[in-house]
Amino acid sequence: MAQPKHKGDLAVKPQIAKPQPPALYKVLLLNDDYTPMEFVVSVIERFFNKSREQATQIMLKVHTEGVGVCGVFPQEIAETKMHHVLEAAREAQHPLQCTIEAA
Ligand code: TYC
Repeated sequence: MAQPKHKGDLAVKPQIAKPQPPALYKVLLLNDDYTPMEFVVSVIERFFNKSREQATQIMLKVHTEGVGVCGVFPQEIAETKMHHVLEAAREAQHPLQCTIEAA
């Protein structure tokens, strides 16, 4: 431990923050009644580097439970992936929704 700094007569601990690991965020897909299952599977494969089998499992979880996790990433990466999913959905004119949530 470094020497305490003195402020007036009070010894205070050095105010040095330890480096923190990056905060992690889940990227979630939400179910809807219109987006084709095949489109959802292809999005999960493409943006989350999942196999067709893994992507199908995630899609079916979202379809049956309403929401599912595609992956967990540092905040900026999670936000970028969410934007890529939303852009692909908008281009294809599907209402697929994607959001992020603190892990
Ligand atoms: N519920 C959709 C259907 O029956 C499929 C679907 C799955 C849509 C996952 C969105 O995030 C989703 N065609």
